[in-house]
Amino acid sequence: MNDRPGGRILLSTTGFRPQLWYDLLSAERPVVLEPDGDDDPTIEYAVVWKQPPGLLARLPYLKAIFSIGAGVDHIFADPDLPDVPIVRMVADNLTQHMTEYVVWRVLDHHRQGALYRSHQNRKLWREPPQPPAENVSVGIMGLGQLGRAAAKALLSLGFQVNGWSRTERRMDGVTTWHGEKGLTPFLNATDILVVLLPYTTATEGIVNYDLLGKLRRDGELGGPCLINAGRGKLQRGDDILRALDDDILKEASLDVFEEEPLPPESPFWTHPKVFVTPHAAATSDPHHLVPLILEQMTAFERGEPLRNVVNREEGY
Ligand code: NDP
Ligand code: OXD
Repeated sequence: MNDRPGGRILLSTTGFRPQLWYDLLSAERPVVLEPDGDDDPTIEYAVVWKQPPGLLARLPYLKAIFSIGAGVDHIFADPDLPDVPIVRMVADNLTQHMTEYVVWRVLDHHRQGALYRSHQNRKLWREPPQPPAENVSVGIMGLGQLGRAAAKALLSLGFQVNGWSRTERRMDGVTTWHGEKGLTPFLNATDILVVLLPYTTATEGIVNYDLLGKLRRDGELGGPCLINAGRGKLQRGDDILRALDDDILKEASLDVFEEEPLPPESPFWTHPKVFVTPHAAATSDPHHLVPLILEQMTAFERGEPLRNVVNREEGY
């Protein structure tokens, strides 16, 4: 137990039950859920998910902010952020979960899960034509920690894999494009689009009608499919619905939404071409992540640099 009076952690997790995070962190270091007053000198670290705006500005001795997820848009939503490093989660366990989600959804679209489920409902014994994976291309928007791991798994299943990123990224077996110029050729070559981008000012609303209209429409699946596990604000929900109605898009798997939880009246819940999961593609598991956070704090105090620090200018 680290008992330095100044070394307290502020844990602020809106929308997550904090108990397990609290128990695991406080087994090693003192943890509080609220600062003492308006400039608490005892708090050196914050571990957060959607912290209330202005909260971190009240901590004059704060040394680092840890996101309990891979994404950090929930931190940047605070206009009063203090100028300290922001560390995001990069963890094998999280990456593995996302890879499972992407492979699951790609295979379901590829193997026509929605069609078979509708056949089963009608007791129809029918076998539609099934293209092999090598004739289907999966395009991953965001070739970061999660995108690269998903790409590797999809390659091992035999899919053609394309990738798109902000800066140039190379990956064996993957055809890559980057930047604004690379977006249209990337989309034109893609049957199943997987969105694993961070939500930033540059990516807001990027998955819109115009973008969906550029996906390959003459592929062997009979129309392009969309999988978004990045962030809800990357997409325009109404545009996705319109693209589905206009047969520009064949099907969609959506894990994230502009408004979460998805309101009961949302047409996505009942849309026959949409598969909904509740932002559960790769949930942060404190059993795996708390040790990584604590190790980083200890290494930082030994004078080592923090890892996975986000670029404030780029917002991810
Ligand atoms: P990384 O930061 O490792 O990768 C982000 C990728 O997106 C990079 O390839 C980056 O390009 C690319 N990118 C960023 N901005 C742009 C842009 N303007 N144009 C083109 N490409 C861009 O992030 P992770 O892979 O770890 O995570 C990605 C996102 O997944 C998270 O930000 C989070 O929102 C989401 N997520 C969702 C979860 C869920 O349960 N649904 C769970 C975990 C994460 P470059 O390589 O050039 O930097
Ligand atoms: C994350 C998430 O960013 O779970 O890790 O969305």
